[in-house]
Parts: sequence; C-alpha cells; structure tokens
Amino acid sequence: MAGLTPSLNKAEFKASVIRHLHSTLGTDENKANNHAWWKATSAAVQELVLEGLRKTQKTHYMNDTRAVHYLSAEFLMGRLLSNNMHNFGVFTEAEKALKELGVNLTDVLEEEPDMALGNGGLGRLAACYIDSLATLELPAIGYGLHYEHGLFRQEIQNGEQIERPDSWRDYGNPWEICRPESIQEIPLYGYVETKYGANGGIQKEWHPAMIVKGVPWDIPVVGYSGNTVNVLRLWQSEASDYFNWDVFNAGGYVDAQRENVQAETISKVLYPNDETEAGKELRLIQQYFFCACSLKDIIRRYKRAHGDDWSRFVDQVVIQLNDTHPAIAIPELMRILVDRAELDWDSAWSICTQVFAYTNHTLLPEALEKWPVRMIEKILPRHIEIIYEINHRFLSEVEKTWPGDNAMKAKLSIIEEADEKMVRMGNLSVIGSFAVNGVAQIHSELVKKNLFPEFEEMWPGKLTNVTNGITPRRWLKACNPKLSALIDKKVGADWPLHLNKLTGLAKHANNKTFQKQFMKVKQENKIALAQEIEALTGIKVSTKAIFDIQIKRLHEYKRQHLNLLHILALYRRLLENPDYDMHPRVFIFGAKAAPGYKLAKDIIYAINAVAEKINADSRVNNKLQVVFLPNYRVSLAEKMIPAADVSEQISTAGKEASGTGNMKLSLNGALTIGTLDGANIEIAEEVGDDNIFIFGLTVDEVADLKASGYNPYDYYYQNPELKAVIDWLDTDYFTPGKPGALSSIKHSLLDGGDPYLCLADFASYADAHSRLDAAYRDQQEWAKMAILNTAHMGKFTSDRSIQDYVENIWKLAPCSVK
Ligand code: NBX
Repeated sequence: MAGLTPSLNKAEFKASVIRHLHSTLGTDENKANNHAWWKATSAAVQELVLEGLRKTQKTHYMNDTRAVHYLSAEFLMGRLLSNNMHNFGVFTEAEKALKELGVNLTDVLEEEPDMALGNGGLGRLAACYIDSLATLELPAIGYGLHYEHGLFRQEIQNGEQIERPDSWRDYGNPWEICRPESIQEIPLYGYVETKYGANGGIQKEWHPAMIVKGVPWDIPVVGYSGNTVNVLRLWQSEASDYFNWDVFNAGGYVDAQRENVQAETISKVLYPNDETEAGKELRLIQQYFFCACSLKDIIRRYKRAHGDDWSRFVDQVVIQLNDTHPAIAIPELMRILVDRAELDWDSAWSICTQVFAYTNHTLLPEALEKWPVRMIEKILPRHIEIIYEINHRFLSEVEKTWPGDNAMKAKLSIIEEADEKMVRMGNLSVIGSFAVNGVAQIHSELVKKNLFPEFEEMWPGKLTNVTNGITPRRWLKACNPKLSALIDKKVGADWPLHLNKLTGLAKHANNKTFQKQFMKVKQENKIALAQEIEALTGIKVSTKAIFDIQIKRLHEYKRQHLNLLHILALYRRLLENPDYDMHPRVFIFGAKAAPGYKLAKDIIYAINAVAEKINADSRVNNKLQVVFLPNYRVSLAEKMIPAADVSEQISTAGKEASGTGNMKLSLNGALTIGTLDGANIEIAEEVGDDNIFIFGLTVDEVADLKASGYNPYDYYYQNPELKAVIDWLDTDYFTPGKPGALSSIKHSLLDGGDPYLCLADFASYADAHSRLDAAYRDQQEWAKMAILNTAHMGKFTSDRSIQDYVENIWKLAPCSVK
C-alpha cells in the first residue's frame, strides 16, 4: 500500500494553500485569520482527496465490486483535517509548509467544528469502521442522515447542563460535496390501493400523500496510506419541487410553505437520546427517509451494471444495519421487490434475507426499539402490511418448531399485542437478516442466552460476535504524536496498519530508560491537558496527581455516581485525617446527559457541586481535585485520552455491551479500573490480570443477587462510610442554602432500589482504588503496567473488527486502487 499515496511536498503544499486562500476564499496571507487558514488548508487537502475519490469510484465501477453498505443513523466523525492529512501521509509536510507561512497548524486544526452527527459509542463506532473499510481497501459506502444540527453543545451554568444547538456547517464545510444528480424522492403517508389483475393476482399501489426530496451530501473517507477513498453519503431532506402545486396554485402559498417546512424538518436535528426510545413520529420518519434514499441509491447503482436482472443482487450487495435504527429498510426492500419489481414474495424474501445483517448494541429493555403499529400505519401504510405478512409467514415457522405453543408465538412475534400494539424492531431485524452480531464476547453470549434464545434455537449459527474496535490512526497516531513517535522508534512506523506490532513494546516494559521516556510523554500530555482544563474551567490541576478519567455519556448503568460516592469517601477520609495517605488524584469527567433524563442531569449537577466544594477546600491538602469538562465530544476526547493515568470503566456487569473508550484509554497507556463487563473482559485477557484493576460483581453474581431480592439498605447500614457519604448528599453541605438539591441521587440509591447495584459494588470499588493508589507509588512498576497496556491493545484495532465482519459476515474482497 505504501508508496501509492498521492503526496505533496512542502513547496507544493504551500503553493496550494495560498492558491486556495486567494481563489477559494478571496483573501490573502496578510488578512487571513486561523479560520481562513483552516479552510484553505482543508481545500488543499480536499484536492488530493477528490483525486483519490475519483480513482476509487472508477476502479470499483470497472471491477463491478461487491460492496458493504453500512446503514447508520449516526456517524460521529469529529474533525477531519488532521485525520485526512495523516491518512494521506502529508501531515508533517503540511505542518512545515504552514510554519513557513507563519501559521501554527495546531491552532488551525482547532478551527474545525466537530461533525457531531452521533450520540456516543454507536455513532463513533460507525466512524471508526468506515475508516478501517477504506484503509483495508474494501468497497464500502456509509449511509446516514445529514443533520443540520448534530448533538447539542453542552454548557454548564451554575453546575447545570444547558443544551445549545450545534451548528457544524454554519460557516461552510470544506469536505462535503452536494450531489444533486443523485437526488431521490421519498413517499410518505397516504393510503394503499389493492388492484386485482386479470389473472387473479393482487397488486398493491401506495398513493403517498407527501413526497420529500433526499439530497445526498458526500463526505470522502480516506484510507490510511492507501489510495482508497470511499464515501459517506448523508441524506438531507427538502421539499419536493412539484410537491403540492395544487395548493400553491390555489393561492395557498403559505400552506405550501408550511408543508415545505415539515419536509425540511426531517433532517434538522439528531435525537439526543442514547439507550432510550422516545417513540417520536419524526424519528421514525428520519429512519425511513434515510433508509429509503439509501436503498434507491444502492439499487440505482446495481441497475447501472445489471439492469433488471435481480439474480446477482445478493452477490453484489450486503447491507449492515447499525442497530435497529435502519430496520425499516427490510420491509422497504420487500416493497420495492414485490410491488415495484414484481418479484414473487418468496424470491423477494430470499433476496432480503441474504442481504441484511444486523448489529445489536444493547440489552437494556428501554433501549429496544418499538414503534406503535398505528404510527407506522399512518406514515408507511404499505410497510405495515408487509410487516404483517413477514410476521404471518414467520409465525408459521414458529408453529413448526413449537407446535401449538401460543405463548411462544406471542413472545417471538414481530407484533407485541399490548394495549397499544407495537412493532418490535429487534425481532424484525433478526428475522430479516442472515447474521446478527453482538459487539463483545460476553454481550454476544447474553444476546444468545437472554435476549434472543429462541432465535438461536431456530437458526443455530445466525447469532454471532464481532468485538468492537477503534481506529489507531485517530486514537493514537493523530491524537498522541509524542507517544506515536516513541513507538515508531521501538517497533517501526507501520503499527497503525498492523496494531499487533505493539506487542514489540512488551520486551521494553522493564527497561528503565524506556519507562522514563514513556512516562515523560504521559507527563507532557498531562501538562497539555492541565492547560486545557484551566482554559475551559479556570481550575488549576496538579500535574503530579494521578489523572483519573471517566468519559462517556451520562447514564445510571455507567455509574458516574458510583465514582462520585467514592470521591466523597476519599474527601471524608481526608477531612477526618489530613495526613490520610493517598497519592494526589484529579478526577476528571466528561459526559452529556440526554436532555430529558432528569437523574442523569442531577448527577452532572452533583459532580459540579462536589467539585466546587472540594477544589476550594484547603483541608484536602491538594490531594483531591474534581473537574467536570463541559461539552465532551470527539475533539475533546482526543486531548483527554493521551493524558489519562486511569480509565474508569465501571458499568454494572452485563449492562455495557462493549465500550470503546475503554480501548482508546488503554491504548494510550491508561490503566483500567473496571468491572467484568463488555470488552473490559477481553481487555483484561489481553493485558493480563496484573495490569488492570478489576472489581465488582460478575454478570452471574448480579443475576443471583437480583434473584435473591437485592436490598440496597443492607449495604447502607452495614458500611458506615457508605452510609455517611450517601447521607451527605441529603444535606446542604455541597449546595449551600439549597438542602435536598442532591437528594434525588440518594433516593435512587435507596428507596429507588439502586437498579444498577452501586451499593453492592461500592466496597469492592473502593478497595480496587486503594490497590491502584498503592500501585502508583511504585513509578517503575506503574510505567511497566502502562506500557503493557499499550503493548497489548493490538486486538482492538477496528481493522480486526472489520476483518471479522468481512470473513464471517460480509464475504467481501479488497479491491486496490492504482
Ligand atoms: O454502542 C453503545 C453501547 O452502549 C456501547 O457499549 C458500545 O460499545 C457502542 C458501540 O457498539 N450504544 C450506543 O452508543 N447507543 C447509542 O448511542 C444510541 C443512540 C440512539 C438510540 C439508542 C442508542 N436511539
């Protein structure tokens, strides 16, 4: 792959940037501010990108390649300039070129708004996967929504989260290309007409009441040091041109405009809920809109090569559903094949069930998508008929496997027969796919054992595992240049493509010089983060302290409040004994709460209140500090992760499907304190039990404890320290003049039943922290453990995950671009 990279030398790069400053931006070197330099630099890089894109598309077309189509409602891309420069191998030259122009690349990179078109892990996973697909030279296209506003920007006012709109494209986005030639029209609402043909056959015709336009925006996805540039195609909704001309002509200009607004609302905003389903009509329309646009696009491309011959469709097309959010694509493809292409049902179903594969990301019941039948009926009247037909045929299969068992039918049915009938999107996805995967070994086992056990029995082998991964290009090479340079020297520079090469670091783990170099990099990264913390919050943190970081969405199951209880315990110990022996520690949080998730917002408020009190309390002797960094996002993660000593991965066992932040932190030499949950288990296997701090109940122990009737009060009364810190939340100590401001947390932990077992795990967690504190005192030992973490993360490259998908699910071949 190396050597094929289209590259620019320093002089050429400089000339290109200046040319863009002049002719793209209409400014010059003297007037340009950092924003203009960012745009000009991006434009210069985009020239390379587009050249690669053209070649890739031509090559894929000429070779009529089989491709994977990754359907995801979210792609959490972050910033692209640094990434694209690294992947093209022009970062260093560009840095030098700009320096000669008197411009600091680091400042320029800060001008780029994050593309925050996702909530968290699921969306970022999609972004890592399209990076790996391009890197591995696999024909692939990502399909999603071109949200006008991505995930909200978080401000903290008086300790509370305030949501502000995110406007990532306000001043133009240099990477995206509008493709009006590929606009699609998408029907909505209306009714279905049944027609009887001369031969007695039945034809269904959907008469939609509304048509919206799907406008594609392409974001090129640059593979690392290769020539493949794939595409992420994001659909924006617009009012259809001819839509509602009648109203318009009748003088109903204003009414017509109102409907335009409705059409354009579809891609306006990303829903900010992770792990819950709101059941909002607009969200269902979003899902259908991008699936319908994408399927039309896939079929248009297929037909260009194969005309109306559907026989090769399953050879050319595989569609991966990123969770159930795109599951409506299954009945949509059936509609196209049966109503439009006039295939018989069985042929159409056979195609569908060879094309779709589905990834499950959660077991939490509240996160499993269900849509009211009545809502689907209204918006997609033909699809509800198709869903019923799929279900009818499926239930006769169930009847064959479990004759006469109606309870089984009720359980497996796509339709949930409740007061309000619901469509279970998970069941639809399993039934309509040829492969279903969980995202870490334990999660996939639980999918088989607890979520879909009967499906496993009906179709042995359909349910499988692909453990998540992360791209080491963004999450080590680009975000941690100092560590990368050190690693280059030890194991060579090709580890970003072959992450297992990092095992070559293990033999240096005991080497004092290397330990010093490794820890020096960590220290420099901590100093940089400390400056960022001060700039963002005004808090001066001690860089001698252990940087203990928990970054992820705020959710009860992720247990930021368990972390907080332990912080309170340390605080108490320090107040009781100012000489309490602990290494100084800075606890750093980053987390957004779903705007409607009251307790999550209360926990953010509590962290901030506790932080304010502790940071101002001289009695803690500079041993304890707490920081909540506002507006956690990809670009902030890139600054935090390289500076972490400790990675908090403390979900209740069985609840975190995988986690991916755990991998990023460990890759950058942080030691994990974590439960045996999700990918933590596999991380522990890789790094070894001596290099990780595991605590808490296991999945089985959680189940046993719940079965035996868990009572949080047992732990509360039996552990005086735990009782004291929980009671503390009920005073106005942290919220002077506002007693009870933090009591919702206490309530959820006691009378609320402590659904995520914080109290049951508290003692074990505190003990793990004591072990960690003791381990840090031996700096050589700690350095060795940190090095071994980096050394043993090879498994977690997203290239390996994609390879697993390719071999076990997609059956794709790479296609190199010359
Ligand atoms: O997906 C996350 C899981 O919680 C993580 O354990 C896992 O590592 C990651 C990638 O597999 N799920 C997640 O991020 N979900 C969402 O963001 C989400 C968004 C919208 C929605 C439901 C869930 N309606």
